[in-house]
Amino acid sequence: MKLYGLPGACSLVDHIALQWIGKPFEYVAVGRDALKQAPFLAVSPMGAVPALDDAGFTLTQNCAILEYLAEKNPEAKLLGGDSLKARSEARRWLAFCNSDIHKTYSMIFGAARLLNDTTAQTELSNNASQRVRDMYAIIDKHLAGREWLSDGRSVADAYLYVTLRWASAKKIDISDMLNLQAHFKRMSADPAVKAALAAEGMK
Ligand SMILES: N[C@@H](CCC(=O)N[C@@H](CS)C(=O)NCC(=O)O)C(=O)O
Repeated sequence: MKLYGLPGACSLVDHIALQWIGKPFEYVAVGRDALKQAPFLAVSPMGAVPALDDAGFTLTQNCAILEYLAEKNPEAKLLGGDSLKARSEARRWLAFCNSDIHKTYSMIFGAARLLNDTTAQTELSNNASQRVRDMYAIIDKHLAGREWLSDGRSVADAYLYVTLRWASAKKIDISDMLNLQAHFKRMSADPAVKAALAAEGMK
């Protein structure tokens, strides 16, 4: 099993999931330049991470990879529990992190790719940051009185954690969202999270 990633990017979610599974895998750090070059484009046509190679079966798109890992390793309970309700809740928050939160961060990280005018770039980035805050407020409310997004720890928690690292990098202030802060601390203390960060050369 081989995971292609960029340090600290959304591929860190899959890296954490592989650490939770605890079976041997290889982490391949793809350089920024290599992303859009032929060898990696053959693996991931969008030139984006994450990409997974499982004995020659290649898969892209974060949710597909995470679901693949979860289905292949049911004992790791990557979808927050055994019940249909728990698994559906995990999928709900996974979708929210991938399709809503991450997508909005793409406007912050990629403002210069989307707009030529620098004033418009700043406006887009500021408005997207506010939108991200609104989405975090929904999660903060959901986390009241609970440790994880679903019944038990799931890949959705790993996705939320990775986006919260971006919030700190982009100075999106969520200091008033105490349930989110507690979730971040809980994840930061997880040995699998520490191991994935160390392997990516991150703190
Ligand atoms: N829809 C894709 C998005 C993946 C994505 O945006 N990956 C980012 C890292 S977080 C990336 O590789 N960006 C490099 C680029 O697009 O140039 C997925 O869910 O896997």
